[in-house]
Amino acid sequence: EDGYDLWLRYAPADAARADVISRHATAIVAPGDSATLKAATDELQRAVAGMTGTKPALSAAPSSGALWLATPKTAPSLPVKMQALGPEGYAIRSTQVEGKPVTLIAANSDIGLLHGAYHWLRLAQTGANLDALDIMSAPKIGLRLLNHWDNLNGTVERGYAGQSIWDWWRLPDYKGPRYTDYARANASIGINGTVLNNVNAKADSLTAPYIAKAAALADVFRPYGIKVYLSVKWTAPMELDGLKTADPMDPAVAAWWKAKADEIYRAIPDFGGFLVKANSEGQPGPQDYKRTHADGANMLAAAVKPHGGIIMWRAFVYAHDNPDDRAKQAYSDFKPLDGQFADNVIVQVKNGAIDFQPREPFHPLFGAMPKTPLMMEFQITKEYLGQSTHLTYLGPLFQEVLEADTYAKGKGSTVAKVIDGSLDGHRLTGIAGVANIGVDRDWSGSIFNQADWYAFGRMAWDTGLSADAVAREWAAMTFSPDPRVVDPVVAMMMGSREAAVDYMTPLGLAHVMATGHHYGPGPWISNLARPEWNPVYYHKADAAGIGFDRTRTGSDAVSQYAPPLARRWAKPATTPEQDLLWFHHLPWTYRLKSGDTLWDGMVHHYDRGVAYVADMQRSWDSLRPLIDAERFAQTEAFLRIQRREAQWWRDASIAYFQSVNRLPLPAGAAAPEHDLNWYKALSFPYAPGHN
Ligand code: BDP
Repeated sequence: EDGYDLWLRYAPADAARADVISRHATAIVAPGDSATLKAATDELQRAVAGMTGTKPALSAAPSSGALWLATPKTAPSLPVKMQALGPEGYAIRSTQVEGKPVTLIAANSDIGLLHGAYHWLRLAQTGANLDALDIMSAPKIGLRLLNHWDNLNGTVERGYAGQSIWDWWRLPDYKGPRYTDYARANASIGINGTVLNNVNAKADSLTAPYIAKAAALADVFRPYGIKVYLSVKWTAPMELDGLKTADPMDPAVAAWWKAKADEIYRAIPDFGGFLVKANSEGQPGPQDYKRTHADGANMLAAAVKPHGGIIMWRAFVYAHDNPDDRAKQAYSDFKPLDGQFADNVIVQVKNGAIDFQPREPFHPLFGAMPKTPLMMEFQITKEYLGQSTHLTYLGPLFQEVLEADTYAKGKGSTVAKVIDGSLDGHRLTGIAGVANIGVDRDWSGSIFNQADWYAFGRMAWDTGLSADAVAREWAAMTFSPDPRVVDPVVAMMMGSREAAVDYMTPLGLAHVMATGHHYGPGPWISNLARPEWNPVYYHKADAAGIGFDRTRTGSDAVSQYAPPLARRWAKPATTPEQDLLWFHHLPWTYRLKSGDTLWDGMVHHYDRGVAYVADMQRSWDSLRPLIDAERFAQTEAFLRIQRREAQWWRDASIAYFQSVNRLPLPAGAAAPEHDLNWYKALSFPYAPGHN
């Protein structure tokens, strides 16, 4: 058990459970011969054989206890409201055919059947009742994508699971088995697209050899309902073909992109489209030619439009010559463009206004651009949440953001409703997660990081799922459905993200990590070229107080939110304490709801975070008899690292802030192990994930 099989382990069930599963999968009936249907029946056979020891046969007609996969093409009068299922959804129903009990999996397409098969397998793996099933499921969000920040040289930006799984060198000729397993894993959680290359893109990925490589991957993924997309570099026409400009209004530039799109679609007829990082962190873009983001996006949109492609245009922008609060800049740039984007453009917005911090309020653009489809960008790879070793389950972060109320159209205007299109009536809808996948045997850098990939897919399919429910499924499939395993594992996971917030960035602090690799604490850093790269810019601690004033007396970022929120966040007393220092600069003596001063409260948060990790260690140790040795040992070792590093975060942060405020520690709190200079002197020149 090295984790390679992810949540698709299909380990032998105990005798009673194996009997239940066998009785509900005596045979598989799946008329048709598509590659997708074959993927579904292969998976069902492999899984049932794994769990029960007996591989169910394929049979032509439903027999008693069979799994019956049917579309309106193969079974014209299905007892299901097929319209509600859409192109990707499915129904699972315990029913009878000619008096014989069967489990019907019905869908409008073979892809829907594949998703339905995976759902049934989830039920089988997690110990659910398999009788009297009556399930309908269809995704509310159309594009459910992974974004790989994979470079053509095999490195992965912000990747902590080894090199890229795309073997560009040996593609297109060699398509290793890992690509199929990647597709299976993604299909099993409903992901239907993947952007292969880094948003900091190289033009080379648009050359003929690389298009052929992408096409080879698309061929592997197609049966699993997964489309391929590419990140593009704005100046590709200049770099690849010597054009004099990349001005989107120049007809030669538009013609170049149109020809490039035609070339790609010849190789990949169902190519999804382009993802663009432009005028962001040094990347070129249309603003270099005094054009807007909309001008740029629309020019590309016209190129892919005849083929049914889309443009995902990122809103992650902030400029070095803009003195305004970085948290405000994307809104300032994009809000005025609302209504100007072509109908096959969707603007991709990070969940928060800064950058994938352990906690940020939701991005002010959500709800603020009603005429433009917006898609969510989450980061599954944990750049700021402990990278590969810390156990920090992201389900609660995803849930918190999706449930956040923008008040854009009154109460209940949640971020989920913005991105599923229901708030403003958009048909083009999407959600992306920056992948945490690499060539490590366990794919994600740790067994528990697999849960973040899993949770992203499940919550992208159904934004109403709770982080807790998803963690339960994952733990049952990954370890064992035994409640003696599931309960403590889920309990560990559910508090783990808050623990990271506590030991890294309590009470609304953000971006206090060390330079470049973002590994570990660096709240003292103040020497970087751009002000907004420095932690001191974000926490603004001085002898009197700490925090970023984003109210009217400060940057006034609060006014980018709907009035009820702007009002609530304008005053410390009505601001949730979890966001306190995000919105306010407060004296160290400010009283928290607990009665603690701000400073004492901060120290208590740090301590709570460290204590939580120690609790996780104890819980995990108690699971030793119930978990296989290899996966047990990895988590045990990683928790040891996390315990040590949580302490490091706590001690370094306290040592620094104490050097600024000169306040004593609250009673009972331990002094940092080392002095501030010791923490400042630490260096990590070869930390992973940063190129
Ligand atoms: C930041 C990362 C950087 C990415 C950038 C982005 O540190 O590596 O290129 O976001 O999203 O989080 O473009």
